Amino acid sequence: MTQNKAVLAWIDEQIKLCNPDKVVWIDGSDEQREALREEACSTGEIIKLNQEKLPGCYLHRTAKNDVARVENRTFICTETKEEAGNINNWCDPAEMHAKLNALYKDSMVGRTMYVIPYSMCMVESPFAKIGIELTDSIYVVLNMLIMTRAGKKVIDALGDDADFVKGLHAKKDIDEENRYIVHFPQENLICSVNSGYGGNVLLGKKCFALRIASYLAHKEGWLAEHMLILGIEYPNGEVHYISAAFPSACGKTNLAMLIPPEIYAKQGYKVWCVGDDIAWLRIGPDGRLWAVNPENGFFGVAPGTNLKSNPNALHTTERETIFTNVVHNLDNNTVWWEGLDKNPPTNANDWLGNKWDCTDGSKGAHPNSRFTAMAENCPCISKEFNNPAGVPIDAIVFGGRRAKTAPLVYQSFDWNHGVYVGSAMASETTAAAAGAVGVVRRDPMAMLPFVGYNMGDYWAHWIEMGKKIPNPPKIFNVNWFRTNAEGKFIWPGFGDNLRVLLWILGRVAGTVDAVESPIGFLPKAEDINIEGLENDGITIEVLKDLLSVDKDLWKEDADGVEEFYNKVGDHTPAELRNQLAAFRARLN
Ligand code: OXD
Ligand code: MN
Repeated sequence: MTQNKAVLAWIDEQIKLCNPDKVVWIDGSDEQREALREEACSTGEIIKLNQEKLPGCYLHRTAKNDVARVENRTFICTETKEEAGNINNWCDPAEMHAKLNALYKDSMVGRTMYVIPYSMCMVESPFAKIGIELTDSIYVVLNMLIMTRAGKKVIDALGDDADFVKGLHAKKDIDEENRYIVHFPQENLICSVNSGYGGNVLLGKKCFALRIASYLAHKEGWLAEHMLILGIEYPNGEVHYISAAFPSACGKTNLAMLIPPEIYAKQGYKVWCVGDDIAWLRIGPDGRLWAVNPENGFFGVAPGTNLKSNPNALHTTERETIFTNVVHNLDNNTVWWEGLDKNPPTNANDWLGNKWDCTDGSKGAHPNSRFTAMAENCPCISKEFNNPAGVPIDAIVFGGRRAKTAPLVYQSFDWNHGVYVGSAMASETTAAAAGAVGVVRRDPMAMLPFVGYNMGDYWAHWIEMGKKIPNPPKIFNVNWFRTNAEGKFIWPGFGDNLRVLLWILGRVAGTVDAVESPIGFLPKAEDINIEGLENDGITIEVLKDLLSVDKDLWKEDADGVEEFYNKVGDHTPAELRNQLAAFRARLN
Protein backbone atom coordinates (compact mmCIF):
# COMPACT_ATOMS: atom_id res chain seq x y z
CA MET A 1 0.00 0.00 0.00
CA THR A 2 3.04 2.28 0.35
CA GLN A 3 6.63 2.70 -0.78
CA ASN A 4 7.46 4.75 2.33
CA LYS A 5 10.88 3.39 3.35
CA ALA A 6 10.65 4.38 7.01
CA VAL A 7 7.25 2.75 7.34
CA LEU A 8 8.26 -0.44 5.54
CA ALA A 9 11.54 -0.79 7.43
CA TRP A 10 9.84 -0.39 10.80
CA ILE A 11 7.05 -2.85 9.96
CA ASP A 12 9.61 -5.33 8.67
CA GLU A 13 11.45 -5.25 11.98
CA GLN A 14 8.23 -5.85 13.92
CA ILE A 15 7.30 -8.74 11.62
CA LYS A 16 10.67 -10.34 12.33
CA LEU A 17 10.14 -9.85 16.04
CA CYS A 18 6.50 -10.96 16.37
CA ASN A 19 6.55 -13.55 13.58
CA PRO A 20 2.90 -13.42 12.45
CA ASP A 21 1.59 -15.97 9.96
CA LYS A 22 0.09 -13.22 7.85
CA VAL A 23 0.21 -9.44 7.48
CA VAL A 24 -2.91 -7.53 6.41
CA TRP A 25 -3.01 -3.81 5.63
CA ILE A 26 -6.19 -2.01 6.66
CA ASP A 27 -7.43 0.06 3.72
CA GLY A 28 -10.53 1.54 5.34
CA SER A 29 -12.93 0.02 2.81
CA ASP A 30 -16.41 -1.19 3.76
CA GLU A 31 -15.67 -4.56 2.10
CA GLN A 32 -12.62 -5.20 4.25
CA ARG A 33 -14.39 -4.15 7.43
CA GLU A 34 -17.29 -6.46 6.62
CA ALA A 35 -14.95 -9.37 5.98
CA LEU A 36 -13.15 -8.74 9.29
CA ARG A 37 -16.45 -8.60 11.16
CA GLU A 38 -17.41 -11.94 9.67
CA GLU A 39 -14.09 -13.47 10.56
CA ALA A 40 -14.31 -12.19 14.15
CA CYS A 41 -17.86 -13.53 14.43
CA SER A 42 -16.75 -16.94 13.19
CA THR A 43 -14.13 -17.20 15.95
CA GLY A 44 -16.41 -15.81 18.66
CA GLU A 45 -14.28 -12.68 19.13
CA ILE A 46 -17.42 -10.62 18.52
CA ILE A 47 -21.11 -11.45 18.43
CA LYS A 48 -23.38 -10.04 15.74
CA LEU A 49 -26.36 -8.39 17.41
CA ASN A 50 -29.93 -8.05 16.15
CA GLN A 51 -29.36 -6.20 12.87
CA GLU A 52 -32.93 -4.95 12.67
CA LYS A 53 -32.83 -3.31 16.07
CA LEU A 54 -29.11 -2.50 16.10
CA PRO A 55 -27.78 -2.34 12.53
CA GLY A 56 -24.02 -2.74 12.26
CA CYS A 57 -23.72 -3.46 16.02
CA TYR A 58 -21.60 -6.11 17.71
CA LEU A 59 -20.80 -7.33 21.21
CA HIS A 60 -17.33 -8.14 22.52
CA ARG A 61 -16.15 -9.46 25.88
CA THR A 62 -12.68 -8.84 27.24
CA ALA A 63 -10.91 -11.21 29.58
CA LYS A 64 -12.03 -11.03 33.20
CA ASN A 65 -8.69 -9.61 34.31
CA ASP A 66 -8.60 -6.98 31.58
CA VAL A 67 -11.37 -4.45 32.01
CA ALA A 68 -9.75 -1.04 32.52
CA ARG A 69 -6.72 1.14 31.94
CA VAL A 70 -3.79 0.03 34.08
CA GLU A 71 -2.07 3.13 35.41
CA ASN A 72 0.41 1.17 37.50
CA ARG A 73 1.63 -0.64 34.36
CA THR A 74 1.75 2.48 32.18
CA PHE A 75 5.24 3.90 31.60
CA ILE A 76 6.82 6.98 30.11
CA CYS A 77 10.31 5.93 29.01
CA THR A 78 12.24 9.11 28.34
CA GLU A 79 16.04 9.07 28.33
CA THR A 80 16.17 10.48 31.84
CA LYS A 81 13.78 9.97 34.74
CA GLU A 82 13.65 13.71 35.23
CA GLU A 83 12.01 14.20 31.82
CA ALA A 84 9.18 11.86 32.83
CA GLY A 85 8.94 13.45 36.27
CA ASN A 86 7.81 12.14 39.63
CA ILE A 87 4.20 11.45 38.71
CA ASN A 88 4.79 9.02 35.84
CA ASN A 89 6.18 5.50 36.06
CA TRP A 90 9.56 5.55 34.38
CA CYS A 91 12.01 2.94 33.20
CA ASP A 92 15.28 3.25 31.31
CA PRO A 93 14.38 2.92 27.59
CA ALA A 94 17.02 0.29 26.83
CA GLU A 95 15.95 -1.84 29.77
CA MET A 96 12.28 -1.52 28.80
CA HIS A 97 13.00 -2.36 25.16
CA ALA A 98 14.78 -5.52 26.25
CA LYS A 99 11.86 -6.53 28.44
CA LEU A 100 9.29 -5.79 25.72
CA ASN A 101 11.26 -7.50 22.97
CA ALA A 102 11.29 -10.69 25.02
CA LEU A 103 7.51 -10.45 25.38
CA TYR A 104 6.87 -9.65 21.71
CA LYS A 105 9.22 -12.37 20.46
CA ASP A 106 7.14 -14.79 18.34
CA SER A 107 3.98 -13.43 20.00
CA MET A 108 2.05 -13.51 16.71
CA VAL A 109 2.89 -17.03 15.59
CA GLY A 110 -0.37 -18.49 14.28
CA ARG A 111 -1.90 -15.01 14.24
CA THR A 112 -2.38 -12.20 11.74
CA MET A 113 -0.70 -8.84 12.10
CA TYR A 114 -2.97 -5.99 11.00
CA VAL A 115 -1.36 -2.74 9.88
CA ILE A 116 -3.63 0.22 10.64
CA PRO A 117 -2.58 3.57 9.20
CA TYR A 118 -4.65 6.17 11.06
CA SER A 119 -4.88 9.88 11.52
CA MET A 120 -5.83 11.77 14.65
CA CYS A 121 -7.99 14.54 13.09
CA MET A 122 -9.14 14.53 9.50
CA VAL A 123 -6.03 14.18 7.37
CA GLU A 124 -6.40 17.57 5.72
CA SER A 125 -6.34 19.45 9.04
CA PRO A 126 -3.22 21.37 10.09
CA PHE A 127 -3.78 19.71 13.49
CA ALA A 128 -3.58 16.19 12.00
CA LYS A 129 -0.97 13.67 13.16
CA ILE A 130 -0.51 10.25 11.68
CA GLY A 131 0.06 6.96 13.44
CA ILE A 132 0.47 3.35 12.41
CA GLU A 133 -0.75 0.68 14.79
CA LEU A 134 0.28 -2.93 14.35
CA THR A 135 -2.04 -5.29 16.20
CA ASP A 136 -3.05 -8.93 16.24
CA SER A 137 -6.63 -8.14 17.28
CA ILE A 138 -9.55 -7.70 14.88
CA TYR A 139 -11.44 -6.07 17.76
CA VAL A 140 -8.76 -3.37 17.84
CA VAL A 141 -9.00 -2.90 14.07
CA LEU A 142 -12.79 -2.54 14.17
CA ASN A 143 -12.58 -0.06 17.07
CA MET A 144 -9.82 1.97 15.40
CA LEU A 145 -12.00 2.20 12.27
CA ILE A 146 -14.59 3.97 14.44
CA MET A 147 -12.33 6.01 16.73
CA THR A 148 -9.92 7.35 14.10
CA ARG A 149 -9.75 8.16 10.41
CA ALA A 150 -8.00 5.05 9.15
CA GLY A 151 -6.97 3.38 5.92
CA LYS A 152 -5.41 4.07 2.54
CA LYS A 153 -6.15 7.80 2.51
CA VAL A 154 -3.94 8.16 5.58
CA ILE A 155 -0.93 6.30 4.22
CA ASP A 156 -1.34 8.30 1.00
CA ALA A 157 -1.32 11.52 3.00
CA LEU A 158 1.85 10.41 4.81
CA GLY A 159 3.65 9.97 1.47
CA ASP A 160 7.39 9.52 2.02
CA ASP A 161 7.39 11.26 5.37
CA ALA A 162 9.01 9.45 8.28
CA ASP A 163 7.05 11.49 10.82
CA PHE A 164 4.47 9.09 12.22
CA VAL A 165 3.75 7.61 15.63
CA LYS A 166 4.57 3.92 15.77
CA GLY A 167 2.34 1.63 17.80
CA LEU A 168 2.79 -2.07 18.43
CA HIS A 169 0.08 -4.06 20.17
CA ALA A 170 0.15 -7.79 20.87
CA LYS A 171 -2.60 -9.47 22.88
CA LYS A 172 -0.25 -12.29 23.80
CA ASP A 173 -1.77 -14.15 26.80
CA ILE A 174 -3.60 -11.24 28.48
CA ASP A 175 -1.27 -11.88 31.38
CA GLU A 176 -1.66 -9.16 34.02
CA GLU A 177 1.79 -9.77 35.42
CA ASN A 178 3.34 -9.01 32.06
CA ARG A 179 0.98 -6.29 30.91
CA TYR A 180 2.76 -3.13 29.75
CA ILE A 181 1.54 0.10 28.20
CA VAL A 182 4.74 1.93 27.35
CA HIS A 183 5.47 5.25 25.70
CA PHE A 184 8.83 6.24 24.25
CA PRO A 185 8.11 9.92 23.45
CA GLN A 186 11.59 10.50 22.02
CA GLU A 187 11.12 7.59 19.60
CA ASN A 188 7.52 8.42 18.68
CA LEU A 189 6.69 4.90 19.82
CA ILE A 190 3.95 3.20 21.85
CA CYS A 191 4.11 -0.44 22.92
CA SER A 192 1.20 -2.37 24.40
CA VAL A 193 1.26 -6.01 25.35
CA ASN A 194 -0.93 -8.51 27.22
CA SER A 195 -4.15 -6.49 27.13
CA GLY A 196 -7.22 -6.33 24.92
CA TYR A 197 -9.04 -3.53 26.78
CA GLY A 198 -9.77 -0.35 24.78
CA GLY A 199 -7.88 2.27 26.76
CA ASN A 200 -4.76 0.06 26.70
CA VAL A 201 -4.91 -1.02 23.07
CA LEU A 202 -6.67 1.63 20.96
CA LEU A 203 -3.34 3.37 20.76
CA GLY A 204 -4.67 6.48 19.00
CA LYS A 205 -6.64 7.50 22.09
CA LYS A 206 -5.01 8.00 25.49
CA CYS A 207 -1.55 6.78 24.42
CA PHE A 208 -1.16 8.94 21.31
CA ALA A 209 -3.74 11.75 21.50
CA LEU A 210 -2.86 12.55 25.13
CA ARG A 211 0.49 11.13 26.27
CA ILE A 212 2.58 11.33 23.09
CA ALA A 213 0.63 14.38 21.85
CA SER A 214 1.17 16.30 25.10
CA TYR A 215 4.91 15.67 24.70
CA LEU A 216 4.79 16.90 21.08
CA ALA A 217 2.58 19.84 22.04
CA HIS A 218 5.14 20.94 24.60
CA LYS A 219 7.86 20.86 21.94
CA GLU A 220 5.74 22.47 19.24
CA GLY A 221 3.77 25.08 21.18
CA TRP A 222 0.23 23.78 21.44
CA LEU A 223 -1.92 21.86 23.96
CA ALA A 224 -3.21 18.27 24.01
CA GLU A 225 -5.86 18.04 26.72
CA HIS A 226 -8.34 15.66 28.36
CA MET A 227 -11.23 17.94 27.42
CA LEU A 228 -14.65 17.81 25.86
CA ILE A 229 -15.60 20.52 23.36
CA LEU A 230 -19.15 21.82 22.99
CA GLY A 231 -20.85 24.66 21.16
CA ILE A 232 -23.77 26.63 22.59
CA GLU A 233 -26.06 28.10 19.95
CA TYR A 234 -28.01 31.19 20.96
CA PRO A 235 -31.50 31.87 19.57
CA ASN A 236 -29.91 34.36 17.13
CA GLY A 237 -27.80 31.55 15.63
CA GLU A 238 -24.47 32.61 17.15
CA VAL A 239 -22.44 29.66 18.47
CA HIS A 240 -19.85 29.91 21.27
CA TYR A 241 -17.46 27.10 22.11
CA ILE A 242 -16.30 25.85 25.50
CA SER A 243 -13.75 23.15 26.30
CA ALA A 244 -13.90 21.42 29.66
CA ALA A 245 -11.63 19.07 31.60
CA PHE A 246 -13.06 16.73 34.24
CA PRO A 247 -11.57 13.60 35.76
CA SER A 248 -13.01 10.28 34.61
CA ALA A 249 -16.51 9.60 36.06
CA CYS A 250 -17.55 13.26 36.28
CA GLY A 251 -19.91 13.22 33.27
CA LYS A 252 -17.82 14.60 30.39
CA THR A 253 -19.82 12.72 27.74
CA ASN A 254 -23.10 13.84 29.34
CA LEU A 255 -22.04 17.50 29.38
CA ALA A 256 -20.73 17.33 25.81
CA MET A 257 -24.14 16.08 24.62
CA LEU A 258 -26.30 18.19 26.93
CA ILE A 259 -29.98 18.74 26.12
CA PRO A 260 -31.14 22.28 26.98
CA PRO A 261 -33.91 22.47 29.59
CA GLU A 262 -37.38 23.15 28.22
CA ILE A 263 -37.34 26.89 28.94
CA TYR A 264 -34.13 27.30 26.91
CA ALA A 265 -35.10 24.88 24.13
CA LYS A 266 -38.32 26.86 23.63
CA GLN A 267 -36.32 30.03 23.09
CA GLY A 268 -34.13 28.32 20.50
CA TYR A 269 -30.98 27.46 22.48
CA LYS A 270 -29.11 24.42 21.17
CA VAL A 271 -26.00 22.55 22.26
CA TRP A 272 -23.64 20.91 19.76
CA CYS A 273 -21.04 18.30 20.59
CA VAL A 274 -17.60 18.61 19.00
CA GLY A 275 -15.87 16.08 21.26
CA ASP A 276 -16.36 14.22 24.54
CA ASP A 277 -12.84 13.32 25.69
CA ILE A 278 -9.85 14.91 23.98
CA ALA A 279 -9.08 18.36 22.59
CA TRP A 280 -6.04 19.57 20.67
CA LEU A 281 -5.71 23.32 20.93
CA ARG A 282 -3.61 25.68 18.83
CA ILE A 283 -3.28 29.43 18.52
CA GLY A 284 -5.21 30.51 15.42
CA PRO A 285 -4.37 33.27 12.95
CA ASP A 286 -6.84 35.52 14.81
CA GLY A 287 -4.90 35.15 18.07
CA ARG A 288 -7.56 33.01 19.71
CA LEU A 289 -7.22 29.42 20.87
CA TRP A 290 -8.76 26.96 18.38
CA ALA A 291 -9.66 23.38 19.19
CA VAL A 292 -10.27 20.15 17.34
CA ASN A 293 -11.41 16.80 18.60
CA PRO A 294 -8.76 14.47 17.18
CA GLU A 295 -11.04 11.44 17.52
CA ASN A 296 -13.71 10.16 15.17
CA GLY A 297 -15.93 8.38 17.67
CA PHE A 298 -16.89 7.97 21.31
CA PHE A 299 -15.55 5.28 23.63
CA GLY A 300 -18.15 5.91 26.29
CA VAL A 301 -19.06 4.24 29.58
CA ALA A 302 -22.34 2.36 29.11
CA PRO A 303 -23.75 1.99 32.67
CA GLY A 304 -25.85 4.99 33.62
CA THR A 305 -26.40 6.02 30.01
CA ASN A 306 -30.14 6.23 29.45
CA LEU A 307 -32.88 8.29 27.83
CA LYS A 308 -32.83 10.78 30.69
CA SER A 309 -29.10 11.09 31.46
CA ASN A 310 -27.92 11.20 27.85
CA PRO A 311 -30.43 10.50 25.07
CA ASN A 312 -27.95 11.73 22.45
CA ALA A 313 -25.35 9.16 23.49
CA LEU A 314 -27.97 6.44 23.57
CA HIS A 315 -29.16 7.28 20.04
CA THR A 316 -25.55 7.38 18.86
CA THR A 317 -25.19 3.73 19.88
CA GLU A 318 -28.18 2.52 17.88
CA ARG A 319 -26.07 1.74 14.79
CA GLU A 320 -22.48 0.83 13.85
CA THR A 321 -21.50 0.36 17.49
CA ILE A 322 -19.27 -2.12 19.28
CA PHE A 323 -20.44 -2.86 22.82
CA THR A 324 -17.87 -4.24 25.23
CA ASN A 325 -18.65 -6.11 28.46
CA VAL A 326 -22.36 -5.31 28.61
CA VAL A 327 -25.29 -7.71 29.21
CA HIS A 328 -26.38 -9.80 26.21
CA ASN A 329 -30.17 -10.08 26.05
CA LEU A 330 -30.73 -13.54 24.60
CA ASP A 331 -34.44 -13.05 23.91
CA ASN A 332 -33.94 -10.43 21.23
CA ASN A 333 -30.15 -10.46 20.72
CA THR A 334 -29.68 -6.91 21.98
CA VAL A 335 -27.72 -5.40 24.86
CA TRP A 336 -28.46 -4.01 28.30
CA TRP A 337 -26.57 -2.39 31.16
CA GLU A 338 -27.30 -1.14 34.67
CA GLY A 339 -29.08 2.19 34.51
CA LEU A 340 -30.36 1.74 30.94
CA ASP A 341 -33.94 1.16 32.11
CA LYS A 342 -35.82 -0.62 34.87
CA ASN A 343 -36.34 -3.78 32.81
CA PRO A 344 -33.27 -5.99 33.00
CA PRO A 345 -33.59 -8.94 30.64
CA THR A 346 -34.58 -12.19 32.31
CA ASN A 347 -32.96 -14.41 29.68
CA ALA A 348 -29.45 -13.01 29.41
CA ASN A 349 -25.71 -13.51 29.72
CA ASP A 350 -23.64 -11.23 31.92
CA TRP A 351 -20.49 -9.44 30.75
CA LEU A 352 -18.48 -12.60 31.29
CA GLY A 353 -20.81 -14.59 29.05
CA ASN A 354 -22.34 -16.55 31.93
CA LYS A 355 -26.08 -16.97 32.41
CA TRP A 356 -27.20 -13.95 34.44
CA ASP A 357 -29.95 -13.84 37.02
CA CYS A 358 -31.02 -10.22 37.25
CA THR A 359 -32.75 -10.86 40.58
CA ASP A 360 -29.71 -12.13 42.49
CA GLY A 361 -28.22 -8.67 43.07
CA SER A 362 -25.18 -9.21 40.86
CA LYS A 363 -24.21 -6.71 38.18
CA GLY A 364 -24.83 -7.87 34.63
CA ALA A 365 -22.63 -5.34 32.85
CA HIS A 366 -19.14 -4.48 34.02
CA PRO A 367 -19.15 -0.99 35.65
CA ASN A 368 -16.56 0.06 33.04
CA SER A 369 -18.40 -1.54 30.11
CA ARG A 370 -18.25 0.57 26.98
CA PHE A 371 -19.75 1.52 23.65
CA THR A 372 -17.59 2.48 20.69
CA ALA A 373 -19.77 4.61 18.44
CA MET A 374 -19.31 6.91 15.46
CA ALA A 375 -19.36 10.64 16.19
CA GLU A 376 -21.25 11.24 12.96
CA ASN A 377 -24.18 9.17 14.30
CA CYS A 378 -24.63 11.51 17.27
CA PRO A 379 -27.84 13.53 16.86
CA CYS A 380 -26.19 16.66 18.30
CA ILE A 381 -22.83 16.41 16.53
CA SER A 382 -21.58 19.87 15.61
CA LYS A 383 -21.45 20.77 11.95
CA GLU A 384 -17.90 21.97 12.72
CA PHE A 385 -16.87 18.46 13.82
CA ASN A 386 -15.09 17.89 10.51
CA ASN A 387 -13.86 21.45 10.10
CA PRO A 388 -10.07 21.14 9.66
CA ALA A 389 -9.59 24.54 11.33
CA GLY A 390 -11.44 23.51 14.48
CA VAL A 391 -13.55 25.88 16.58
CA PRO A 392 -12.54 29.01 18.54
CA ILE A 393 -12.66 28.50 22.30
CA ASP A 394 -14.24 31.22 24.46
CA ALA A 395 -13.89 29.51 27.81
CA ILE A 396 -11.94 26.69 29.41
CA VAL A 397 -13.74 24.98 32.26
CA PHE A 398 -12.12 22.83 34.91
CA GLY A 399 -14.08 20.79 37.42
CA GLY A 400 -14.23 17.85 39.72
CA ARG A 401 -16.42 16.06 42.16
CA ARG A 402 -16.33 18.04 45.43
CA ALA A 403 -18.97 17.42 48.09
CA LYS A 404 -18.32 20.65 49.97
CA THR A 405 -15.34 22.73 48.91
CA ALA A 406 -15.91 24.13 45.43
CA PRO A 407 -18.94 26.30 44.61
CA LEU A 408 -21.16 25.67 41.60
CA VAL A 409 -19.00 27.94 39.47
CA TYR A 410 -16.29 30.58 39.72
CA GLN A 411 -14.03 32.43 37.34
CA SER A 412 -10.28 32.72 37.68
CA PHE A 413 -8.77 36.20 37.90
CA ASP A 414 -6.55 35.77 34.86
CA TRP A 415 -4.74 33.09 32.80
CA ASN A 416 -2.06 32.26 35.37
CA HIS A 417 -4.59 32.04 38.17
CA GLY A 418 -6.62 29.81 35.84
CA VAL A 419 -3.60 27.55 35.40
CA TYR A 420 -3.36 27.42 39.20
CA VAL A 421 -7.05 26.42 39.39
CA GLY A 422 -6.39 23.67 36.82
CA SER A 423 -3.29 22.47 38.67
CA ALA A 424 -5.31 22.31 41.90
CA MET A 425 -8.06 20.18 40.39
CA ALA A 426 -9.21 17.27 42.48
CA SER A 427 -12.05 14.85 42.75
CA GLU A 428 -13.47 12.97 45.69
CA THR A 429 -13.92 9.22 45.49
CA THR A 430 -17.52 8.05 45.60
CA ALA A 431 -19.21 5.10 47.23
CA ALA A 432 -19.28 3.51 43.79
CA ALA A 433 -15.53 2.99 43.86
CA ALA A 434 -13.59 0.73 46.19
CA GLY A 435 -11.91 2.42 49.16
CA ALA A 436 -12.90 5.20 51.50
CA VAL A 437 -15.56 7.70 50.45
CA GLY A 438 -14.61 11.35 50.11
CA VAL A 439 -10.89 10.82 49.65
CA VAL A 440 -9.48 13.63 47.55
CA ARG A 441 -7.48 12.50 44.52
CA ARG A 442 -5.58 15.38 42.95
CA ASP A 443 -5.96 15.30 39.20
CA PRO A 444 -4.46 18.43 37.62
CA MET A 445 -6.28 19.41 34.44
CA ALA A 446 -7.74 15.84 34.59
CA MET A 447 -4.37 14.83 33.12
CA LEU A 448 -2.85 12.92 36.07
CA PRO A 449 -2.53 9.65 34.11
CA PHE A 450 -2.10 11.28 30.72
CA VAL A 451 0.79 13.77 30.75
CA GLY A 452 3.59 12.27 28.64
CA TYR A 453 6.39 14.18 30.37
CA ASN A 454 7.19 15.97 33.63
CA MET A 455 4.02 17.36 35.26
CA GLY A 456 5.94 20.44 36.41
CA ASP A 457 7.08 21.15 32.83
CA TYR A 458 3.51 20.59 31.65
CA TRP A 459 2.31 23.33 34.04
CA ALA A 460 5.15 25.60 32.91
CA HIS A 461 4.01 25.00 29.33
CA TRP A 462 0.50 26.17 30.24
CA ILE A 463 1.98 29.34 31.76
CA GLU A 464 4.09 29.88 28.59
CA MET A 465 1.06 29.37 26.36
CA GLY A 466 -0.70 32.15 28.26
CA LYS A 467 2.06 34.55 27.20
CA LYS A 468 1.71 33.49 23.57
CA ILE A 469 -2.08 33.60 23.10
CA PRO A 470 -3.07 37.18 22.20
CA ASN A 471 -6.76 36.57 23.03
CA PRO A 472 -6.83 33.69 25.48
CA PRO A 473 -10.06 32.03 26.61
CA LYS A 474 -11.22 32.84 30.15
CA ILE A 475 -10.77 30.04 32.66
CA PHE A 476 -13.51 28.82 35.02
CA ASN A 477 -14.14 26.07 37.53
CA VAL A 478 -17.43 24.24 38.06
CA ASN A 479 -18.69 21.69 40.56
CA TRP A 480 -21.99 19.91 39.88
CA PHE A 481 -21.54 17.63 42.88
CA ARG A 482 -22.05 19.61 46.11
CA THR A 483 -24.10 17.63 48.58
CA ASN A 484 -26.50 18.59 51.37
CA ALA A 485 -26.52 17.36 54.96
CA GLU A 486 -28.14 14.10 53.81
CA GLY A 487 -25.38 13.54 51.27
CA LYS A 488 -27.71 14.22 48.30
CA PHE A 489 -26.59 16.27 45.29
CA ILE A 490 -28.04 19.78 45.55
CA TRP A 491 -27.72 20.89 41.93
CA PRO A 492 -29.87 18.94 39.44
CA GLY A 493 -27.03 18.79 36.87
CA PHE A 494 -27.41 17.27 33.38
CA GLY A 495 -29.30 19.69 31.06
CA ASP A 496 -29.56 22.30 33.79
CA ASN A 497 -25.80 22.74 33.68
CA LEU A 498 -26.52 24.91 30.65
CA ARG A 499 -27.64 27.63 33.09
CA VAL A 500 -24.11 27.73 34.49
CA LEU A 501 -22.47 27.60 31.06
CA LEU A 502 -24.56 30.61 30.04
CA TRP A 503 -23.27 32.56 33.05
CA ILE A 504 -19.77 31.63 31.92
CA LEU A 505 -20.42 32.90 28.39
CA GLY A 506 -22.00 36.02 29.86
CA ARG A 507 -18.75 36.69 31.71
CA VAL A 508 -16.77 36.17 28.50
CA ALA A 509 -19.04 38.59 26.63
CA GLY A 510 -18.81 41.07 29.51
CA THR A 511 -22.59 41.19 29.89
CA VAL A 512 -22.78 39.92 33.46
CA ASP A 513 -21.27 41.11 36.72
CA ALA A 514 -19.50 39.08 39.41
CA VAL A 515 -18.39 39.29 43.02
CA GLU A 516 -14.72 39.07 43.92
CA SER A 517 -13.80 36.38 46.48
CA PRO A 518 -10.52 34.78 47.61
CA ILE A 519 -10.99 31.89 45.16
CA GLY A 520 -11.98 34.01 42.14
CA PHE A 521 -15.03 35.78 40.71
CA LEU A 522 -18.33 34.34 41.93
CA PRO A 523 -21.73 34.82 40.31
CA LYS A 524 -24.34 37.01 41.93
CA ALA A 525 -27.06 34.48 42.71
CA GLU A 526 -29.63 36.42 40.69
CA ASP A 527 -27.46 36.09 37.56
CA ILE A 528 -27.95 32.34 37.30
CA ASN A 529 -31.40 31.62 35.96
CA ILE A 530 -33.22 29.13 38.17
CA GLU A 531 -36.65 29.51 36.58
CA GLY A 532 -38.32 26.12 36.40
CA LEU A 533 -36.10 24.51 39.06
CA GLU A 534 -38.62 24.81 41.93
CA ASN A 535 -39.38 21.09 41.78
CA ASP A 536 -35.67 20.36 42.08
CA GLY A 537 -35.57 22.32 45.31
CA ILE A 538 -33.48 25.15 43.89
CA THR A 539 -34.47 28.48 45.43
CA ILE A 540 -32.38 31.63 45.48
CA GLU A 541 -31.31 30.73 49.03
CA VAL A 542 -30.18 27.26 47.96
CA LEU A 543 -28.31 28.79 45.04
CA LYS A 544 -26.56 31.22 47.42
CA ASP A 545 -25.53 28.23 49.46
CA LEU A 546 -24.20 26.50 46.31
CA LEU A 547 -22.09 29.59 45.66
CA SER A 548 -20.76 29.95 49.19
CA VAL A 549 -17.06 29.72 50.02
CA ASP A 550 -15.89 28.10 53.25
CA LYS A 551 -12.43 29.52 53.92
CA ASP A 552 -11.44 26.71 56.28
CA LEU A 553 -12.13 24.08 53.66
CA TRP A 554 -10.13 26.07 51.13
CA LYS A 555 -7.21 26.37 53.56
CA GLU A 556 -7.22 22.60 53.85
CA ASP A 557 -7.38 22.36 50.07
CA ALA A 558 -4.39 24.68 49.72
CA ASP A 559 -2.43 22.27 51.95
CA GLY A 560 -3.38 19.45 49.59
CA VAL A 561 -2.20 21.49 46.60
CA GLU A 562 1.11 22.21 48.30
CA GLU A 563 1.59 18.54 49.09
CA PHE A 564 1.01 17.68 45.43
CA TYR A 565 3.36 20.44 44.25
CA ASN A 566 6.02 18.98 46.53
CA LYS A 567 5.44 15.56 45.04
CA VAL A 568 5.87 16.98 41.54
CA GLY A 569 9.03 18.51 42.93
CA ASP A 570 11.36 21.20 41.74
CA HIS A 571 9.87 21.37 38.24
CA THR A 572 6.75 22.95 39.75
CA PRO A 573 6.86 26.45 38.26
CA ALA A 574 7.60 29.32 40.63
CA GLU A 575 4.55 31.09 39.21
CA LEU A 576 2.27 28.37 40.60
CA ARG A 577 3.97 28.48 44.00
CA ASN A 578 3.38 32.26 43.93
CA GLN A 579 -0.25 31.72 42.99
CA LEU A 580 -0.63 29.33 45.93
CA ALA A 581 0.98 31.83 48.32
CA ALA A 582 -1.23 34.65 47.03
CA PHE A 583 -4.28 32.44 47.45
CA ARG A 584 -3.37 31.66 51.05
CA ALA A 585 -2.86 35.36 51.71
CA ARG A 586 -6.33 36.12 50.32
CA LEU A 587 -7.82 33.46 52.59
CA ASN A 588 -6.33 35.05 55.71
C1 OXD B 1 -11.67 7.42 29.41
C2 OXD B 1 -11.01 7.73 30.70
O1 OXD B 1 -11.86 6.23 29.11
O2 OXD B 1 -10.77 8.92 30.96
O3 OXD B 1 -12.01 8.36 28.69
O4 OXD B 1 -10.72 6.81 31.46
MN1 MN C 1 -11.19 10.20 29.27
